[in-house]
Amino acid sequence: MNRLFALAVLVSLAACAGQDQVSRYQPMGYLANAEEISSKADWSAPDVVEVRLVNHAFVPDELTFHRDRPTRLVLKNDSDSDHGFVSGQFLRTIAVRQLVGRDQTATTAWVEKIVVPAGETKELWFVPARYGAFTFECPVPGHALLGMKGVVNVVP
Ligand SMILES: [Cu+2]
Repeated sequence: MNRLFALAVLVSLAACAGQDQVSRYQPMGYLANAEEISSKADWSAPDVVEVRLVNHAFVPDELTFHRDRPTRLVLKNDSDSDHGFVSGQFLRTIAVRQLVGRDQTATTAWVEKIVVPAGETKELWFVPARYGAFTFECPVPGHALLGMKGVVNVVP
């Protein structure tokens, strides 16, 4: 394979954060009763947790959520590059109500990846449904290696 071509592919991958991955159908391994949990929850006074996405870190990088409590996770990208949030383990254990972006809101029970473009904010409305400690990271290639990762704790 042409080495220059390989390099060009790598560079373009590194610049691309892709798009949110939300699903109307239950992805494998995700919470089966997510729609039921999120629709029964009381959204009038949710816990609000704000995280800043900078180059290249989450601030703070340790998050605590309370099981069964409606929660709004505010992902604020203050930087000049795209970032995001993925956690294969954690996102399987929550019941999502919606993913709110600047231009659109996705009403969905399951979210596999969140992308937050430069300068924008996204909010994930969800109910944590399982206890545990989970890792999360930025899905942009290379960012986790630069330190853009963290830990989620779901506690009583
Ligand atoms: Cu990033």
